[in-house]
Amino acid sequence: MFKDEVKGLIKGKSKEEIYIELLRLTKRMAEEKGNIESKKKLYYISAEFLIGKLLSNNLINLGIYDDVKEALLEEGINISEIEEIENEPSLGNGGLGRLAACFLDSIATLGLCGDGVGLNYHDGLFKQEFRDNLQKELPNPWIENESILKKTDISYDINFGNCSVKSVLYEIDVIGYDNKKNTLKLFDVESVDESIIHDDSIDFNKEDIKKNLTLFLYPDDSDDAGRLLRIYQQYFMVSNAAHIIIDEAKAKGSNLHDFYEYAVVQINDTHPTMVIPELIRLLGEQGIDFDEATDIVSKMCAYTNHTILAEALEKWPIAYLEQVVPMLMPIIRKLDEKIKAKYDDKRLSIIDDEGRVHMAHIDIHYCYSVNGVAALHTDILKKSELKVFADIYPDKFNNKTNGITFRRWLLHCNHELTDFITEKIGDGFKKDADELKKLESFLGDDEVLSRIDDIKKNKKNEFVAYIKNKEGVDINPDSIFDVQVKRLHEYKRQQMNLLYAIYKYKQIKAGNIPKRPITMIFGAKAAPAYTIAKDIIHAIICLSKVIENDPQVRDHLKVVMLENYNVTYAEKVIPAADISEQISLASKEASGTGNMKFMLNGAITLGTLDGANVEINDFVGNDNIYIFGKKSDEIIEHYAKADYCSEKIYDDNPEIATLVDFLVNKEMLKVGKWDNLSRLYMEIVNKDWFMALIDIKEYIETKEKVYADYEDRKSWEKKMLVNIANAGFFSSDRTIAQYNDDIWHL
Ligand code: 475
Repeated sequence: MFKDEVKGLIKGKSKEEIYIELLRLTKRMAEEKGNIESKKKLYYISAEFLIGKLLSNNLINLGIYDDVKEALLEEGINISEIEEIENEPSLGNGGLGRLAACFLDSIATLGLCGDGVGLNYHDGLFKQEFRDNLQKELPNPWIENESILKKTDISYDINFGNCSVKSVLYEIDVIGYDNKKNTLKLFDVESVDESIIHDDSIDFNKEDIKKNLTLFLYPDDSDDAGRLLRIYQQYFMVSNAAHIIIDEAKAKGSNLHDFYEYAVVQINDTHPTMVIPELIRLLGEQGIDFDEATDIVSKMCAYTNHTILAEALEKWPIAYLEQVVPMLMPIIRKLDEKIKAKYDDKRLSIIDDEGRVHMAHIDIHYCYSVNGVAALHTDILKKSELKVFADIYPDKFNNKTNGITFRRWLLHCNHELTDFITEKIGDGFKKDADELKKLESFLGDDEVLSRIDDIKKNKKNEFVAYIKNKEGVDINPDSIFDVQVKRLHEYKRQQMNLLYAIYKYKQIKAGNIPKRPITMIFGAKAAPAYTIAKDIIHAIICLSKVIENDPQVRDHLKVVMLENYNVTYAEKVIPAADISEQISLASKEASGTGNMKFMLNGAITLGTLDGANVEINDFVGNDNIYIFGKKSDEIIEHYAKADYCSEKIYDDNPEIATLVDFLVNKEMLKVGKWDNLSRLYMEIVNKDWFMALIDIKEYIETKEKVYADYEDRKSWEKKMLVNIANAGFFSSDRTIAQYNDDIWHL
C-alpha cells in the first residue's frame, strides 16, 4: 500500500528528482512523528558531527526502507543509484565526530530528549585528492539548494572583541529508529561568503571573520590567524548554544535558579569548553550572581575526554582570548583564582605561568562528570595523565566505553548480513543488540558458517566493483582484504603497516610467494599542516606504484590508498574487510570505534592491547583476535624515562633496517620525492616518537600467522561468527543508556 504511494511519487521522474521527492518524504514523515519532549533536555555540543549521508538511514529509521527499495526496483532503479546523488556532509574529521553522530541516532532511538549543537561548515573538512602521489586538499562544498538542512528564524547577535555577527540556525532531523525525532542544531553566520574560496585550494583570508567563520572545519591552524579563527568558531558555537539553551529552559518555565533541572550539557572534547564561562556570563546578565551562576553551571555540564596526547589538549594564550572573547576573560580569571585559592598545586591551575589557559582544566574543575571513552583510557586518565585531578575529584571520573549505531553500521551497510541474522535469531537484535549473542549457538552449524563466508565474499565483490568504478583500481576479490582506515596519525602507526608491506614485497622478490594474494587497503586524510602524516601517505602511494610496476610481485601483493576516505567509503569497505588493523601504540588510542564496526561485520582484529581493543579481546577471547605488541604500562614507562631509542633498534636489527632503508631506495625515488621520503626515513630512524620500531618484529610475525590461519576456512568462519555474536556490547544504544543512567538522568 505504502509502496504504491511511493511509486506514485517517483513515476516518470529523473533520479535527481526522485532523490528530492524522497528527501521531502522523509522530512514530512519526521514532522508527523514529532519531537521527543521532556522537562530536562540534553545538549550535546560538538565541533564535529560526521553524520554521513542520511537518506537511507532515515528510511530505515522510519521503517520504510524496504517499501521504497521495492518501489524503486519496480521502476528499474536500484536504491544505491539514488544514494549516490546525495552529497556527504563533511562536518567532521574522524572518530570524535562520527561518535557524536552515532550518539544522536541512539539518543533518539532510546526516546531521550537531546539535541546536537554545532556549526554549519559550508566546506567542512577538505576533500582529498592525490596529485603527484601527494595529498592535495580541496574545498568540499556539500550544501545544495534543497538539502537536509531546514532554515529556522532563530538568530542571535554574537559579539566578539572587535566585531559582531548575526547567527542563523539550521536544523537537521534526527529520527529515532522506530521512535520520534530530535534535532541537530547547526549555527551559521548570516554574512558567510563562499565566494572567498577558490576552487583549487583551501586557502582563504583568515581574517575576514564575518565572511569566513563557518566555511571550514579545522582551518589550518599553523599560524596565528588560523588559531584565532578557531577561537572565533568555538565561541560562536558555544555562545549560540548558551543562548538557545537558556531560551528553551525559560520557555519551559525555568526561573534560571533551577536551570539545571531543565538542561544538561555534554561537552565533546575541549572545543566547546567556553560554554562554561559563557553560561556564567549570560546568567549574570539575567541577574544571577557569580557564585550561584558557577554553581548552577557546574551542576549541568559534563565533559568527555577523547585523547591523552598532550599536544591535542587545547591551551589558548591569554592574549588570543583577550582579543577574541575579552568578556570571558574576567570570568576565566575568577574561575582560576578560586582553584588557586583552594589548592596549592600549579598542575591544577587553569591559567599557567606562561599565560596559557588550559581548556581541559576548566572542564574538569567546573563539570560534574569527566569521562573517558574506553576502560583502559579512563584508567590511564585516572592513574597517570589526569591523576592530580582524579585524586581531588575521585567521584567525577567515570568510564563510558564508546559504541556505534548498528542501524548504520549493520542494517544499512550490510543488508545481506542483517537479513541472515534475522533469519536465524529473529529481529530482536535491532533494538537489543545483546541478542546477537544467540548466534553462538550456530558455531557447530556448517551451513551457517558457509553462509557467513558467502556474505563476506559478496561484500568483497561489491567493493571490487565499487572501487573499480570510482577509482579505476582492480582488486582481486579472492585475495585477503587487510584494511587500515582511520585518520592519519603517527600514533595509529600506518607507517608500521607500510613497513610490513615492504617486508612482504621483499619476501616475494626473494621467491616466498604467499599462499593467497594479499590486498592491503589504506584510507586516511592527514591534517593539512601535519607534514610527517602527509609524508606517510606519499610513501604508501609510492610503494603501491613500485609494486604495480613489478610483474614479479603485483599478482601476489597489492597496496591501495583509497582517495578521500569518508563515511560513505567506510560503509563500503568495512563489510568487505577480512582483517581489521587496530595497531596503535598501546596507551595512545583512547578507544577506537572503527574496531567495533569491523568486528560487527565479521572482520578479525589484528591489534595491540589499546583502547577498546582490550574490551573486544575480553568479549571474543584470545582465539578470535590477534593481539601483539608492548602493553600500555611498558610504553608509559618508556615515555616517563625517555629511554626509547629507535636508532638503536635500527642499528641492532639489520632485518628491520633494510625495511626502513627501502623508503629511500632507487625504486621508491623513481616514483616519489626525495624531500618527503627522506624526511620520513629520518623521522623513523632518529625519532620515531610513536615507536613503530618497538613492535615491528612481533607485528610481522603475528600478521604472518593471521594470513596462514586464514587458509583454514572453517576455523576462520567460526572466528567471524564469534566476533559478530559478541559485538552487542559495542552498540551505542548501550553507551547512551549508560550516559543517561550515570550522567544525564533524563
Ligand atoms: C580518538 N579528533 C578515538 C574517538 O571517542 C576515539 C581532535 C582535535 C582536533 C581534531 N580532531 C580531533 C579527535 O581527537 C578524535 O577523533 N579522537 C578520537 O575519538 C571517539 O574512539 O580513539 O582518537
